[in-house]
Amino acid sequence: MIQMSKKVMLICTLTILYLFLIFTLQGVSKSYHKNAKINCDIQNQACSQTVSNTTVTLDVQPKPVKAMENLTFQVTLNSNANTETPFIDLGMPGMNMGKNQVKLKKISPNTFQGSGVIVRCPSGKTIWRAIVTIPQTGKASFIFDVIY
Ligand SMILES: [Cu+2]
Repeated sequence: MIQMSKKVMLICTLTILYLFLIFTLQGVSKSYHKNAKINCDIQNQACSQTVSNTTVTLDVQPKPVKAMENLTFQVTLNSNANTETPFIDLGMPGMNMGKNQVKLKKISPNTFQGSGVIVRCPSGKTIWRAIVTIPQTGKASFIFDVIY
């Protein structure tokens, strides 16, 4: 009898632990999605962010910004861009989409341009992230919606 109730208790404990784990993971996933909130209305305008006193502006053309199309990425810095050339890493928040780097070229003292392609995610999700790295300054992370 005592053996039996120990087993029951063990099962109960494991069930509670299991439920606890599921709720915790759901919480993590929810807060993750909060972090992956869109912060850039790329379909309608260029987006700006400040990284250690430098304003980084990203624009993608043509609009609407679609997957599987040749896109022009433009990065503009507000201050003396006496930096090495910035570059962009494209990816999806919380998903490994492989390396997809856009190399930029200087087209004027503070403006850099390059072309790249955003692929279509098999999951159907349309939220993408462009991390703009400005060497010696920092990174800006733009999260936006792409049209499939
Ligand atoms: Cu994906």
